Amino acid sequence: MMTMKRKVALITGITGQDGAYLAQLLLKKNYKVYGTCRRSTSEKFTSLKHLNIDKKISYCDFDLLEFSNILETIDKINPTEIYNLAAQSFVPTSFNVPIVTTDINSLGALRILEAIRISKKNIKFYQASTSEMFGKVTQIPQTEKTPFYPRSPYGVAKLYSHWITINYRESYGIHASSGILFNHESPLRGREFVTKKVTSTLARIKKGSNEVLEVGNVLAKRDWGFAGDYVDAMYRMLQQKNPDDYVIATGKTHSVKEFIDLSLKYLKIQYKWAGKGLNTRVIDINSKKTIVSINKSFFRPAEVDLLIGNPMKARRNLKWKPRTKLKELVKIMLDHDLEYS
Ligand code: NDP
Ligand code: GDR
Repeated sequence: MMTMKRKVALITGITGQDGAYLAQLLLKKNYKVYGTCRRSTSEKFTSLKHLNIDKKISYCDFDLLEFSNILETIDKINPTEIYNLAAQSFVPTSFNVPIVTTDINSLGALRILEAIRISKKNIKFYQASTSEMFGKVTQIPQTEKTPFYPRSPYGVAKLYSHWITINYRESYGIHASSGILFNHESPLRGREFVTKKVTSTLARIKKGSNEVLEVGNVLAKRDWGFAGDYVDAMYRMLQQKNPDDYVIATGKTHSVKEFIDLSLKYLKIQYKWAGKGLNTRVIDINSKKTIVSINKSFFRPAEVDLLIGNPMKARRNLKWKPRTKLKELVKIMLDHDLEYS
């Protein structure tokens, strides 16, 4: 009887939102999963613990800023697939620490690709690219062929890693794919991102907290999907005969304001919007209190106003489609936050 060799995945950024869901998926598919981890003084495994998979993963001491540990890790664990999810992923921070962001987000991918090339091993590579590369969009909706126009050091850095992935594929025949993923959220989303900030704060307000949800540009529009659906697209890309680039999105767009509306409605808070511009706010009709207000400090030096992706290529080639609608996503996040926030 033929026995299939167990696949080995190396996930960089396993402590992040996508790392946790991808590890869960690959464990279900009987992969041996290694996750990279930077030393830290605080607890990092909350998401992996939440999914009850923290003990099923082997961890490697690893920083994308260091080349030797990447080479050594590849040499030691012999991965069949590497998913490069690690990044400085918060757009506003990229304006404050642009050089470090670029080192991690651009050169980090290059370091892995160089290590794969030098190792001469047959390793498939996934690069976590982003709709932020479209930035000030030149086409609606955005596809794999839409020209890029990034609007932050984060977006510019990710554009480099996108192109270097393509370049290593074309130059050295490496099975390297780039997933251009639009925003995807979940209960495991970092608290600084707008969806999680909205759901966690409004859940606490619903439970009696006196705080006010302070946000920035509520007119910005995003194509929001569920992270659990999106990691499946990453996996599918690496199972293809040929590597390629794919837009992963829902094909629908909503403003931050609409996301707040959906959350308030799910929480059954009676509310009204009042004021204009920086004075825009949400008032709780029963308590007469302001529960949402605008804070200028959350605006960005350059904004991405509108994103909406066309995932047809992924649908056709990967047989992938998004399963979770925004209303359902809001419910999943709020149910979680009502319990844990
Ligand atoms: P998170 O911010 O939740 O996770 C980022 C991960 O990267 C963390 O595990 C972090 O580790 C790790 N990391 C950061 N810097 C380094 C470094 N120098 N060396 C090694 N590891 C590092 O991101 P998401 O899970 O949301 O996103 C995953 C990837 O997908 C990112 O590359 C992101 O840019 C990209 N992306 C995300 C989208 C989204 O909507 N979520 C959309 C499109 C792309 P630590 O715990 O040590 O900080
Ligand atoms: P984004 O996500 O920048 O799209 O990057 P984020 O949730 O931070 O912002 C989305 C939009 O909401 C507006 N906004 C606010 N954003 C935050 N964080 N906090 C606020 O208070 C607030 N108020 C309004 C923003 O201006 C923006 O327009 C995410 C990250 O996961 C990236 O790593 C990833 O590449 C992209 O999604 C696709």
